[in-house]
Amino acid sequence: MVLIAAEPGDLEIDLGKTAVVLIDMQRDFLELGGFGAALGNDVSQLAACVEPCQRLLAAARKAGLLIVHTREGHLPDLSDAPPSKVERGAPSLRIGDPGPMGRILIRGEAGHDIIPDLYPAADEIVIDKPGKGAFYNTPLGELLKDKGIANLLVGGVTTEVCVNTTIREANDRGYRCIAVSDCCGSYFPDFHDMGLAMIKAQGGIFGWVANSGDVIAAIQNTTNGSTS
Ligand code: C5J
Repeated sequence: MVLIAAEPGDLEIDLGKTAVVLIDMQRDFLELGGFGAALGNDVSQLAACVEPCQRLLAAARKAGLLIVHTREGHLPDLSDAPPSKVERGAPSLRIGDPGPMGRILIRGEAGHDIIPDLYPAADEIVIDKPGKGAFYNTPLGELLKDKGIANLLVGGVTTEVCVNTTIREANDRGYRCIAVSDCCGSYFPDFHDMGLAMIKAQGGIFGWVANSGDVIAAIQNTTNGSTS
């Protein structure tokens, strides 16, 4: 068991029942020419969360935690993409359109892949998800149940969309979720702050928030043999 300094209160968790979940750290969201940029967003806003995610991944790998990466995207024939999603708004490129990194948000295309700095190791799980939440229409729930996971350390992009949706889904399924604040990023700093504030409000209405320094310190204490 380790105690993680978190808000709205410290949380004691069994690291043997804990997974790191990194949400949608894909070129389509973080790089120019992808889905995020096509929506008119300033993708440079997401860069700050990459290095904390690298440190969290390194600590989790060393401690042998289960690591899950997710990717938002769709089948090439768009059969899993609701028209209400494809037709929405006025992006410069829509889902499925050809862009500089291949077809926007389509599985198998370069833009759909995870950024090189956070590339999954061969033994890590990659979940392809058609929606904003990582549980909807994916095998994630069964997989976590099979592995006996009870707690999730969640980072990724964007804080208020896919990170928030996934934590809400996980909370309803009984997982204790800690959003790792500096491992999350948004195109909108205010939405990032509010996305985290909503999670921990009202006594932790659907989770906890902690920074990567405190989470990594807890993981490393265990790796070094201490359980405090
Ligand atoms: C969005 C995501 N923002 N991964 N996806 O459309 O948050």
